[in-house]
Amino acid sequence: MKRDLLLISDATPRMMEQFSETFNVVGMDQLAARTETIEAVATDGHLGVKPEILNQLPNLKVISCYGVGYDAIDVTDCAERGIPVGHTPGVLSANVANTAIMLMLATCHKLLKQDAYVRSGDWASKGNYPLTRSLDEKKVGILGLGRIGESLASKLKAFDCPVVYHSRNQKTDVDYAYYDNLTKMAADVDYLVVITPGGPATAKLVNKDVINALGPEGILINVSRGSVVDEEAMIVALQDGRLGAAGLDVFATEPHVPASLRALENVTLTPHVGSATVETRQAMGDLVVENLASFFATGKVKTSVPETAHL
Ligand code: NAP
Ligand code: 8YV
Repeated sequence: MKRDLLLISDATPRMMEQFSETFNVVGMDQLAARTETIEAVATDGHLGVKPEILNQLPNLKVISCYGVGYDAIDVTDCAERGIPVGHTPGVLSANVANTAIMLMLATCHKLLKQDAYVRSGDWASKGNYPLTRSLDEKKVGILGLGRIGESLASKLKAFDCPVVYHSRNQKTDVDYAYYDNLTKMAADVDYLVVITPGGPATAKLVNKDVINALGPEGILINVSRGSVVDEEAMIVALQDGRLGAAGLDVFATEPHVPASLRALENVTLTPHVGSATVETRQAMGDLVVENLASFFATGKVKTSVPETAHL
């Protein structure tokens, strides 16, 4: 007999096909009638599993998250309930690093303004576009040198960018210079790339002081979570020139982006697409399915979040 799987987020056709082989897939519209029989949940990094849903599922045994970030799931609560949570580390790192580099290049070369310059006919009427700044050899500070941060650092070698980093712990297996103080690092770099997890521990880590330290020539790139940057402080700094420019894939209240941010010319904005390619989403989807299969075959998910790894 197939078990009931509650699907909270979207899933690709390939995921749906794989889910259907072993589960009855229950949509959120059917939740009320199936609360007693749901044994597994599939969700994503945005929607997570809200406590009011968790509280309705007395027989829930496992959660599988389509994303590496799991700040939308209360994993401490899950650990207390004995529910392992799987996520998708590693398989998306290269793609998110590419997104960061895309935002760095688009921001320093003013890609969107140049594109508009050609489309509007301004090139013919006004002449050549003003010179922009190069990424080559610029100093990059990575906030959060984890799986994605390390992939980014390695890709930045192709641009001859010196890389430094800040995190809570200094790494012993890398040569990049470590800063134990984020504001000091921001003052020393051309680019600050934010790639920590979200959640309370990192909320507004990039505050007014960090933004001021990055300065009028500095470029802020955020591919982590909107919560890690003080969005209001960032917008004011971008408006009054205390911060040079920003490339942002994530926002404080997605999918809503403040009109004041959307109006700025010195920002490049993408709609949280760090991992959103066919190849990477396929690898993530396969891991979501594998985590569920592994749990029901062995009692363990393949790639658990650290907080439930002991279960
Ligand atoms: P990871 O391997 O766990 O790396 C996280 C890094 O952040 C570690 O170096 C960690 O080092 C550092 N960190 C954690 N808390 C910190 C704090 N309070 N202050 C300073 N540094 C801190 O995770 P990952 O796989 O690289 O993923 C990182 C995040 O990227 C995810 O959690 C998710 O939010 C985001 N993400 C976004 C997208 C997108 O589409 N834009 C896609 C995938 C992931 P220490 O523990 O030493 O501090
Ligand atoms: C996804 C992400 O967009 O992995 C993450 O943490 O933010 C992204 O890969 C998200 O999980 C929704 O699918």
